[in-house]
Amino acid sequence: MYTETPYTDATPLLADPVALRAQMARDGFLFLRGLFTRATVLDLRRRILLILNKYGWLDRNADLMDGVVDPSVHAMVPECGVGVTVPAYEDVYKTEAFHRLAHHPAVVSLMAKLMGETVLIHPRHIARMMFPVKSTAPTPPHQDHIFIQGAKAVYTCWLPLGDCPESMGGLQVMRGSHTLGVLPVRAAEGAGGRSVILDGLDQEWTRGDLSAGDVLIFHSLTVHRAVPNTYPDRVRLSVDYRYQPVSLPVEEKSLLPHCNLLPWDQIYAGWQTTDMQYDWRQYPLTYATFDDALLTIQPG
Ligand SMILES: O=C(O)CCC(=O)C(=O)O
Repeated sequence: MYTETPYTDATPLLADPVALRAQMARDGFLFLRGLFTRATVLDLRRRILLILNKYGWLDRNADLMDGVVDPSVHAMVPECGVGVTVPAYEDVYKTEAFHRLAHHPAVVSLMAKLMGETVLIHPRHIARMMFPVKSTAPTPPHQDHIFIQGAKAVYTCWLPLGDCPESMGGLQVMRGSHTLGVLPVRAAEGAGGRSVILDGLDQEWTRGDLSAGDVLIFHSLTVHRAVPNTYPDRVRLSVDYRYQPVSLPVEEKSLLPHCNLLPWDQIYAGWQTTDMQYDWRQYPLTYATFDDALLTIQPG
């Protein structure tokens, strides 16, 4: 059976960690309205839009914050499933505010409630600048675990950097899918290049419009997918931040910059603060090795 339901706000559960954990255990995700202030999220939006503008991909006659696309973007060749070229992504990665949001007490304290222990913040954050261009297919249905590996109890915090009606390329989550184990995958267009095989399974997709400050939190086995950005001329900006209990094994690539970008010392070079730098080194971590077999593509 295939059904669709709207997101319902889990904010009241923040005062009740037992209920918060119970909802995550049942559904595999939480939707929280206004976890961050609008101003915090829009500040990062503005910084990223300034970078896109520097590369000439935004309409300079429009309001920067609207993220209106310049037609030249159709000639750009995006890399790493993030919607822009590596040099532009490096500029985003050097932006301290992009990392600062992942360390925001609102999300770290939520993760601590979920995990009941100290939270390891994976530094391998992801930003996506999804232009409405042919070369950028929406992210297919997938489980993060096969890409992240290490512990299964890794949680993603996904949020749009700005108001994001679903039709601007929102994210949908399949309720309860974290209980299905690691699902096989077939080849697909879009980030990751793989889609989980859902044939014959009951699917309940939760969906809705998100505003700046709203977040989705989901388990690494929870199936989720992006829908197409149908705005002809607007870029969809979003970030993915990942967290796990510090006591569980981590796969070492989770401690490297996404997409093998610059080494950390070059990323940190222009920062005003040092407290987030090499944050993970304060913990006695244990490590898991990456299992390539989880990425195996089934024929057909
Ligand atoms: O933002 C997107 O398009 C996809 C995000 C996502 O699914 C992920 O990074 O796991």
